[in-house]
Amino acid sequence: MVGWSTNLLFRSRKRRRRGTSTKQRCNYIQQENAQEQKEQEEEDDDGGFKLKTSACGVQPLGNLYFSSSAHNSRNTGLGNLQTLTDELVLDILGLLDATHLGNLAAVSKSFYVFCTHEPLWRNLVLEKYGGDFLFDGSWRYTYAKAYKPLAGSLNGGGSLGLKVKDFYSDYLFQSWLCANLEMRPDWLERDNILRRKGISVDEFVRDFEEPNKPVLLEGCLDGWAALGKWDREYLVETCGDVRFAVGPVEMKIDDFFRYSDQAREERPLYLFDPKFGEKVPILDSDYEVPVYFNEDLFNVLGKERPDYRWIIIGPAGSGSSFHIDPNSTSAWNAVIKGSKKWVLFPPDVVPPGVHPSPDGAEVACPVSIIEWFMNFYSATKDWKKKPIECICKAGEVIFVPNGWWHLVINLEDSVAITQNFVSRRNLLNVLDFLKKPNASSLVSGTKDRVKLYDKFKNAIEAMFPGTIDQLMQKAEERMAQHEKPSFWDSVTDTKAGAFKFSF
Ligand SMILES: O=C(O)CCC(=O)C(=O)O
Repeated sequence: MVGWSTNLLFRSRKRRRRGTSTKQRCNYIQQENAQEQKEQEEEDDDGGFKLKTSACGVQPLGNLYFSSSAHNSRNTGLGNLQTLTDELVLDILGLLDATHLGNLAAVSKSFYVFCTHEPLWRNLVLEKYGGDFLFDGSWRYTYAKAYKPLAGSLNGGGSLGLKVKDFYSDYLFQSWLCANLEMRPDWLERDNILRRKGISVDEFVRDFEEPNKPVLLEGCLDGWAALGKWDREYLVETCGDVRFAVGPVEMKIDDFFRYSDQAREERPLYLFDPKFGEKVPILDSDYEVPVYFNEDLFNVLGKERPDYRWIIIGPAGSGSSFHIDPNSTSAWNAVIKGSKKWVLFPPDVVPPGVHPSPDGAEVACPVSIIEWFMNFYSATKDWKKKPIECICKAGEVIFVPNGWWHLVINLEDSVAITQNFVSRRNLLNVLDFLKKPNASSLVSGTKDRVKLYDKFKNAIEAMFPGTIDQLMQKAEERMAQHEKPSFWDSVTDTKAGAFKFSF
């Protein structure tokens, strides 16, 4: 690849998370852009990165050193603000309302680029309209269309409009690149998860749940009505005007699909709703828990149990960045439509580029999943023990053992169901987790974060008397036998942490 891609010198960006003239002049610039776009597409086609759309005007900073003019319009156009980092400029612009942002965009090329940064407009749309918006190609245009007085002053069709020259910024370039890059084939190649079809529950417990190892289970969704039924048409018809949790807002499923059709962003919105079964009971009856995961001890808490199941719908490129599942639970994730790329690291191996806070309450990781692949994936290439990876397709289920770090990216528009559960194999871990001194900042999915430990332990003792003692005794016996787990195979809270339980 030639052009900008040979000079990718940008820094990685981190985000902290808790668990985005006149009409005539525009036409002239668009014609000019069309020619540059054609040239750029020709350049982009020689291997390496593959882009979903054509290039924008912003270039990585490294390209400045190869430019004849050595002029960066990023700086000249920002005036005294040029000394601020790109992140800081965007943070400040994030305090402005749409009118001020729109006006400031007319001040200089540089302000134009910053003020039209799509995540700023995404925030404005979500703040002003919640989930009541009809996405129209870009967030800026969506805002303008919904807010009629501004609509005439913006370029239509979802186009981002002007393209600037001599603008160099790693931050903005990488943001654009991550929104437009397709997953590279070599990021999808590794497939080293164990797969099983038709194993018994005992085999599952012995080979995977006890040793806390991931497995991909084939054929165990064969009886699910959802597999045949849950296409877009069915979901739209069945869910009608019901609103589902999508990031910070709630959206009708039809509006969400409209957004998904057009989304080109670093972190596309993701429909992730824990109450889908109550909201649309027919969805609940279209699937059943695979036999391997029937024991779920959080059931003893009845309605007071933390959130535990979610319908997940998202466009290609959406997904979940690195995290460990809540409350030290294990999980299963069943793909109904589409496919998902998984990367998993065992509990004592923090993935490269991921920085949990010492108490585990916060995780700093790259802004987007694509950014992780671009900047950190190759770090695992030479590791003796590789992360566990796979592509999980429709009809398949992955078991995610407790404590494992995982990242997921949808390779196609996808629909899935996931449930988190507590079985006897991870009961002690969950109790241990709920009892931590900082439980109020760690426990999630419930309002009652502090008392959950007592409630759960008492309910288990009432319903299954002696179980906790038996499990603790078993764990102590194991420790006494000096069962020394090997580095990788034993990276289970269950074994490694067995000696520290005291309830
Ligand atoms: O995006 C996905 O399907 C993965 C969800 C996930 O990792 C989770 O629910 O913990």
